[in-house]
Amino acid sequence: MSLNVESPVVSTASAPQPLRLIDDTGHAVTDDAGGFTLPDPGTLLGLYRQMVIARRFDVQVTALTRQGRLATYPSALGQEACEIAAVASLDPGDWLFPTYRDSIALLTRGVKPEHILASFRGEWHSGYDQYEHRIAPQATPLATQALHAVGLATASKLKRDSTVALTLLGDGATSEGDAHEAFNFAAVWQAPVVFVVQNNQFAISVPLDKQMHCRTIADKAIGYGMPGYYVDGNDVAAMYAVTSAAVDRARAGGGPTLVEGLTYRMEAHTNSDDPSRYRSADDVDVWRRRDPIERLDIYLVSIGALSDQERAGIRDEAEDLATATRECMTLPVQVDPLELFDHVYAAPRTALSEQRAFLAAELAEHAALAEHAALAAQPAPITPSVSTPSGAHA
Ligand SMILES: Cc1ncc(C[n+]2csc(CCOP(=O)(O)OP(=O)(O)O)c2C)c(N)n1
Ligand SMILES: [Mg+2]
Repeated sequence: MSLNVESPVVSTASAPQPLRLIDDTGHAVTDDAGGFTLPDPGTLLGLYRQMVIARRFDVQVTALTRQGRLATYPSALGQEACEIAAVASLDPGDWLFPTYRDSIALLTRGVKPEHILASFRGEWHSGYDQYEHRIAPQATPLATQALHAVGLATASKLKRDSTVALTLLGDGATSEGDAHEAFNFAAVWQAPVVFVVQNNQFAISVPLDKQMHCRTIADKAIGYGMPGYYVDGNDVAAMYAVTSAAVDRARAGGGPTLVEGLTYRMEAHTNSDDPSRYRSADDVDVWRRRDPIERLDIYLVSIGALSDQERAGIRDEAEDLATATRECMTLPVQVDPLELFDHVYAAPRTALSEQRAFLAAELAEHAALAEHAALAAQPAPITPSVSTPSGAHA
């Protein structure tokens, strides 16, 4: 038996232009944008406000890591358009399945800074109420959250309710088997799920062309049998138009969609990474000129939808949030090491209970030793010499 290598599938198509509605210079795009149209000015102003606030939060949290007040933070600076458009496309009853990168999406959905940062401070696995916000824990194992999103969406379909799941993934995560399984079964089961892939062009230091040989990630959707869109991920208008149409389609029973947002990670992967080792300052500058907030600002001013006064008001709001974020980080971390064993299994397991008892005994021993050491370190009490009437010491 030999492999048939005579008729390979060959595509001569070059990389397409990403779909956009507002270009890098802040002008409305006049070409055909695949039938998508600009959201109304009120919606765009709302998205602008959320992006400005999200960026201020992101910059503040990065500063906290530099001051040593926070262990780690994966910044989403430059990716605000993808993050905010994804959240804005959802109804309050829908579910979001985010990654470690997507803290600003949580913020935009109403999670308090101290609850977002609890896990980055090492305080708790996920410091927010997932059911209240309808946001799954921020996933660190790549692409696992995509499977969870498909699971929830499939349950929603079986229950005939109208809940949609939206998951955020990185470009690197699409190289994982979990992403393939999620895309495939979402399509097979026609689950109401939207995959928003933030192609920020790197998986830590690995550029996308070292991970895949096809034109775009969106093209892969064809192979799974679902629609795929290649979108300018720094154009919030386009990201919102495409993603909200995908959410509406999913809710109406039309199945899953893959939306690829072409963007750029302006900061390091996390504060423990040095990006100067794998990308040039010139590349970063190119993307700085494609800033998602700047271009929307220019567009909104040009249509008379953003005044200096409104911009100043939004910046004040962002500044207040940054102050509140700094203040919440001055509160001491309260960690009980025994919590490590909680919520691992629904019912206690013998081996885990034994380990818990072992740790509890060790902690008690350390506490006793620490107390003893503290007592020993105290200066010895001065015993007053008591004189007897006879003058002899007692
Ligand atoms: C299953 C798994 N393998 C490896 C890692 C280590 N890791 C953490 S982040 C990362 C890069 C992910 O890149 P991408 O999906 O593009 O997301 P980005 O960080 O760019 O948002 C890797 C390989 C991991 N977290 N999970
Ligand atoms: Mg990436």
